[in-house]
Amino acid sequence: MALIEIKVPDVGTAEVDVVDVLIKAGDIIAAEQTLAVLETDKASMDLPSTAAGTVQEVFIKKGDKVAEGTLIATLLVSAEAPAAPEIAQPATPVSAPAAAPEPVAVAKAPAPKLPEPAPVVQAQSQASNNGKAAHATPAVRLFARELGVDISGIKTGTGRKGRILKDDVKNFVKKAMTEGFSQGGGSIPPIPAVDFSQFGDTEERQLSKIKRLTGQNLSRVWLNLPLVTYHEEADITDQEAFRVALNAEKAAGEVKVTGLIFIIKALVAAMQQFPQFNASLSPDGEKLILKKYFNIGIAVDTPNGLVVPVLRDVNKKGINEIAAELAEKSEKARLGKLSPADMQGGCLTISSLGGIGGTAFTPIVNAPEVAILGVTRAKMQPVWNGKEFIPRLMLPLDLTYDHRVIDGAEGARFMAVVKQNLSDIRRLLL
Ligand code: CAO
Repeated sequence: MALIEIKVPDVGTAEVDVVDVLIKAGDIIAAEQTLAVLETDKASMDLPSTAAGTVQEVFIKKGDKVAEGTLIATLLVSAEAPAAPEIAQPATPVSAPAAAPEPVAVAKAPAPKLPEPAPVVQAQSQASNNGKAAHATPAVRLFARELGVDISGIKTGTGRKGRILKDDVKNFVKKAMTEGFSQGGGSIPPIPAVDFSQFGDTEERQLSKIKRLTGQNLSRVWLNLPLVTYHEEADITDQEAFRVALNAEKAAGEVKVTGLIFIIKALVAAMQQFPQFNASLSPDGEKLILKKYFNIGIAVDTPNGLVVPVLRDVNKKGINEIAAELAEKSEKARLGKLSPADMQGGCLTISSLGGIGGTAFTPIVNAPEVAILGVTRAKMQPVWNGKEFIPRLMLPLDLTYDHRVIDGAEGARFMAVVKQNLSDIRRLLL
């Protein structure tokens, strides 16, 4: 057996605070085990042991100030144990303690040069604690990681200067388990609060109830569903010519048909061919509940936020009837007069931004539906027909689906049918 001294290595600064001592005389410790935690103004660092052994005496306590060379502890190590990897300073012989179980050779034990302590990783962004990084030692961070806790979710610790201790992590887990996922999703790190007034003038505006509820629902979907978005383009040149002609026949005041009505019909025809798109996953994820009715939700932009009125049994209705119903429901939506029943029972949703613009986006599924179709603005494009480029009106489509229910190939095949239906609306008669 040999007795070695462990001293503070070069910590890059004159003096550091001892914020935690993790060993006591008699402890059996492993190599690399943290002996103490030191802290400068900028960082915390763990002081690891370079050898395994039994702690004989500890020379520092919490609150001490130490510097390079300060004796931390003496360690009784096995004589066969490999020497400390690097010798930094000449050894100082120490006497064997009287209580040692066997005669201890007074070792010319080298004061081991400790590996360069790893500073605590400080978040550079305002990722937590109102712009301050979470304050914790690497050992506590490791402990938190092992429990799956994002340490930035713990606002302040009970340690000195708000340092997060192991007990704070344990309490955080206990609290999360008691409260469930109601507060910001349990172990999901919350978005930090930032005081924007430090950057300039600000004003607070209350979110509408619709916006708050939509936000909760979208977050729930985002966290629960593996979403994939597939992009497609349909040639709607012929459909558009028909639509324009149809609207020209209408008397003044009659509801005009927009391209969206054809999209609704094309989508429903594809759903009839692919029943898994007109379905919902059972809550236990074991079964698919197939629906025999075809109700389409339409996302409508209103001054108070997004609402989704549902058009019922669209498979049984004609173009003009659907156009009239959409006009009525979107007007009701904008006036805030939709009843809950108007917004229930949807099978798939369409989110059309085509009246505004865009080339593509990734809509979020309105779960428990399994897919949503996004639409952006159609535009004339040169399309190669094998001999020459011809101008065609191309409509961008984005299908986001729940990958637990829809495979990538199914999504692509489904969209190929939607595209065909839109390019040649005679197919809707089949
Ligand atoms: N490409 C080119 N032009 C388009 C188009 C497209 N994809 N979609 C609509 N248009 C045109 C229409 O033909 C119409 O042209 P005219 O004024 O010449 O008749 C104009 O844009 C306005 O259409 P519209 O938006 O009023 O009608 P619509 O049937 O296409 O859509 C509705 C109805 C209720 C879906 C829409 O008004 C709306 O609220 N859209 C926003 C939905 C939304 O916010 N989605 C986001 C959800 S995710 O946050």
